[in-house]
Formats: sequence, C-alpha cells, structure tokens
Amino acid sequence: TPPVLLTLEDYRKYSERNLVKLARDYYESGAEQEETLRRNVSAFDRLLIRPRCLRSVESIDTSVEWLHGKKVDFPVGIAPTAFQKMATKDGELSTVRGAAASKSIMICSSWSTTSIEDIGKEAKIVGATLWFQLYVYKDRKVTEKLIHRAEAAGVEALVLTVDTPVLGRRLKDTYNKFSLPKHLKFANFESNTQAEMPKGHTGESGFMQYVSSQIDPSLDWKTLEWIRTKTILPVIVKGVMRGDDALLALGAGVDGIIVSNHGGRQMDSSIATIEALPGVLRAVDKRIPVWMDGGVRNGRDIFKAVALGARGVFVGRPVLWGLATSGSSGVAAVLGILQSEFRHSMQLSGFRSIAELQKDDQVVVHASKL
Ligand code: FMN
Repeated sequence: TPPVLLTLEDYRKYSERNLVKLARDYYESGAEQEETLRRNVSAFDRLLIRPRCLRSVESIDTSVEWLHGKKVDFPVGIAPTAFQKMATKDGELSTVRGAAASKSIMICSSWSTTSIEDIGKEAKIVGATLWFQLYVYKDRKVTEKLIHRAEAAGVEALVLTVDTPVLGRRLKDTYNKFSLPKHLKFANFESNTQAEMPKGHTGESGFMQYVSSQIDPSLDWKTLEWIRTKTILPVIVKGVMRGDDALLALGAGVDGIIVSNHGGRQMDSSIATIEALPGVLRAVDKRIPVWMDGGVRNGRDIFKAVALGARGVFVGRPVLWGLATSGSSGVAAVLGILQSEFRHSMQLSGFRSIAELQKDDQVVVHASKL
C-alpha cells in the first residue's frame, strides 16, 4: 500500500529514499553552521495566532492579486531551485506540470537542468504561469541573452537574485566535493565553461568554483538599472532583508520584492525571513508587493506571513521533496497540502478573505509580547 503522506515533513522523510546522498545534501544544506537555515523555520514558531470566533466561515476566499492585476487562488508560489533533474528524471518539466495542476506560479532558476525554452513550451501546454530567476554573469552578453530568451519563452516576470554576489559555503557540498552528475548540464548555457560544472576538489565544491569563475560579484544598484533597460518584463528583486534596501529597490523602480535569505544558504547568522518581513513592509508601505520565502513548512506559516502583510510566500525545498517523492504529482500534492492547510487556518481563526486578515493587527503576536 502507498504511504499516507499528510504533511510536508512526511514528504521530506519519504523523499530521502529516492535521493542519493550528493543530491540530498545539496538540497537540504544551509551555509556554514546552518543557524539561519534552522532559524527560518523556528522563527515561525515564536509567532502565535489569536483566533476570532463565531464569524461564519462556511465560504471563504483565499485568492489574492499577485502582480499587476493577475489573481491567484492561493498565496503560494514555487521558489527557484537549481538542478531539479537530480530529484526526478523530468526535473523542471515535472515542476511546471505540478504548478499548473495546483494553479501556482513557478519561478524557474537560471541554473535549471531543462532549458527555459522547453520549460516555457510546457508551461503553455499545461497553462502554468512562469517567472524566470536571473543570475548576472561576468560576461554581460550572457545575461542579456538569457533575458531575451526568457522573454521569448513566455516568462511573465524576471526575478533578480541579489543575495549571491559570491556563493555561500555549504559545508556538506564542500565535503562531498559536490559537482553536477555528468549526465546533467546547466541547460540555459551553450559554451562549455558556462554549461559544465568543474569537478570539486578538497576544500571547494565544483559548484563553488563554477560560481566564482562565472558570477559577477560587482553586482550593484547600477546593474539593476542596467537590467531594467534590457527588458520589458516586470523586475522583482529576491534577497532583500532590510527596510533601507527595500527603499533603494523601490527607488530603482522594481515591481516587487521577495524577502529572502536564500533558504539559509548564503549569509549564515542572518535573521530569519519572517523576522525581516515587518521592516521591509514598513519601508515599502504598500507601494509594491512584498513576498517572502524561507522556512515555510505548513499553512499556518503562510497565514502568519500574509497576516503580517506579505502578498504571498514561495517555497523551495518542500517542492523538491514532492518532486523527489513522485514527480509532478508530488509537487501538486505538496502545494495542495499547503493550500488546504492555509484555508483551514483561515476558517479556524475566523477570516473569510485575505483583505479581512490583513486588516486585523492583533491576529499574529510574537511570543515575547504576550
Ligand atoms: N535561489 C535562487 O535565486 N536561484 C537558485 O538557483 C536557487 N537554487 C536553490 C537550490 C536549492 C536546492 C535550494 C534549497 C534553494 C535554492 N535557492 C535558489 C533559494 C530558493 O529560491 C529559496 O530562496 C529558498 O529555498 C527558500 O527557502 P525554503 O527552502 O526554506 O523554502
């Protein structure tokens, strides 16, 4: 009999049996001592909910405007994660099918193991919304080409990752001398140096060598301006953790912000994303949408982030657990669990719409303030 998988944690445990150690370590790792990786999750536990009662929750509406008038049924999207073919044979194609099945949006990583053209084609067939995450290469022509390919593939927004001027040191990958398995490639790149990861050596994973040879550590606000001149698409920055940077992003004319610390894979000892969210929201003051990712593991977490004012959340690792468990149906199942748990939280705490939830400034309280 197939196992009963009720929670994201069930999927995490089950997926382990389908992943070789190299892949599992790459997916699960945080940087250095993994303090931020743990804190992203535990910080949610210190936020508590004050439910309302007797408010008729027979019919509720969890839909929300996601970006520029486009509505989604649930405030949950798929964060970009690299190398999805390590989880399942069809990799990113399975993810985009899972996204469509649960009417969620998918952000495709620059480092996908399926090309953006192939993912875009599949997105059109299955009816999924696709965004594209951008890393800026030292060779700006490479980046420019990537932007134009993403536009041609039908992508609806570009997501510039701003927390990775250099790669965080993930110790497990370093011990494993992590490198992409030979049969896989950076599918969005043609030249050998950009399409292949070097072999790792003692003291550095092949992945870290790749990033330091290819990715531009001089990335700054001017680079963001340059990107805006190169695309007609909305530009979202991913990796903002402070109000002052959020104001700079707003000044640079971005269309949205994702509060993120890269799932604890970059600056270790960084505050948790749910802790960073209020400061960013205050600075932005509703002028553009603010999403968050990092540590979202159930529907209550989504409820807390949205109650504080987030437009929605993105999930990274949980999607990989679904993917490694059962491909596209696993992705759809993981997103389905999050959606039904979120809906259940809304009902149990007496809220009928996200607008109603966001008007209530007492529903979420930090444990230290009780
Ligand atoms: N973020 C990017 O912007 N680009 C990437 O290519 C990328 N690859 C990732 C690969 C893995 C295995 C993981 C776990 C994260 C990656 N991220 C990447 C970060 C995620 O987009 C996201 O910020 C993070 O996973 C959210 O935390 P969560 O895993 O706790 O949900």
